[in-house]
Amino acid sequence: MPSALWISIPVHCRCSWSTNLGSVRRHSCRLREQPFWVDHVCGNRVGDSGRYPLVVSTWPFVEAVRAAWTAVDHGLSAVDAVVEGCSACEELRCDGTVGPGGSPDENGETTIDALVMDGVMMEVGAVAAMKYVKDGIKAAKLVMQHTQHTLLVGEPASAFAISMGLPGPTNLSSPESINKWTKWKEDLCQPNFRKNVLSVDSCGPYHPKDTANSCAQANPVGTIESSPARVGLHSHDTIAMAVIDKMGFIAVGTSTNGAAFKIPGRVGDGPIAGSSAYADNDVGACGATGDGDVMMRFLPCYQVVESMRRGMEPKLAAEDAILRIAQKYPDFVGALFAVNKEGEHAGACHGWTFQYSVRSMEMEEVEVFTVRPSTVSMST
Ligand code: SD4
Repeated sequence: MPSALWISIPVHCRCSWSTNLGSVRRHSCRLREQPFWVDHVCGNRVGDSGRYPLVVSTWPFVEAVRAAWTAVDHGLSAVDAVVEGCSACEELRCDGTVGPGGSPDENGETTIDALVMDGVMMEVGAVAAMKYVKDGIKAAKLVMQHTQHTLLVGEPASAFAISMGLPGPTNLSSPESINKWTKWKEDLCQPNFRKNVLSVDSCGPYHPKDTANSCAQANPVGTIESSPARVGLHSHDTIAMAVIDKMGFIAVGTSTNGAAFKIPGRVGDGPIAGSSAYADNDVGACGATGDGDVMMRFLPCYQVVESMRRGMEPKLAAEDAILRIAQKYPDFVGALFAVNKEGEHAGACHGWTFQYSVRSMEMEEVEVFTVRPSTVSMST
């Protein structure tokens, strides 16, 4: 076969194509990073609907959306554009809660949770509680593309990322994160994520309340109840991004330091597919931000995509998923965006006002949409 007739698709080719961008035909091929016969792969209707590409992200992370847009507009795949966009946020340390130097944990260390998901092959790569590598989303992509696993955690996740070529080991602390942690210590480690515990000193060590009688007696100085920490009320913690590329292929990604002052070892919703983000090329995508400890119990992004599959509009699907959580956790703080394969997008939130950013073919620039909190109606 003459080589001139082959194209090399450096990112994984999905072996599916959109004939009218409304219905995706999927082929059985699972080859990756291989040259493909162009007629077989793509058909010839790439991007001709005018609906794609499209980039959606949580919060006014405008630079991140621009970076993803530039990538996808230049023909990069949805997965690569997501990586470009989330990487931009990591480099910019968006809101001081993404990338290196952001929110510290109880020990003053900054860690990274990140995920990437390819909505065509339903492949996922993720890292959690990663300490020594600053490039969270790139590490997630390495997991997706070079392992059969879905999620690597902790120090081995860093070791894997470094072994696969990412820079490190890197100290992820910054003067800002150290200052934040020092102030928290001065405030007697309040608020924090402990519950039902007693502590001889408000910063621990902590003991379960039920069995703490002996501890309390051992230290009559007293015990201090922890005040509960709330994720993200004053900071925006997670970038969750969805991209539909010129082929109509959908990918999502996330990157975050997780909750500030989390208990070391805590993994939030950021690297959990279906919770912080989800994509299915047949349907659309979703991205989330907020109290991951609660949200990951509901897999809200999976819920959104499944609701859209059954015909719900993005707005209703997002509100439904948010309110399902709020019915069980009335104080819950969180938000979602939903985008269907037609490029229609919407957001829903609870406990705070949410903003999400979009760049589409119709827009000259990134636009930021504001969403007011939904409330659980009395009848539900
Ligand atoms: C987490 N969902 O780790 C993240 C934090 C966040 O807005 O998005 N806050 O729980």
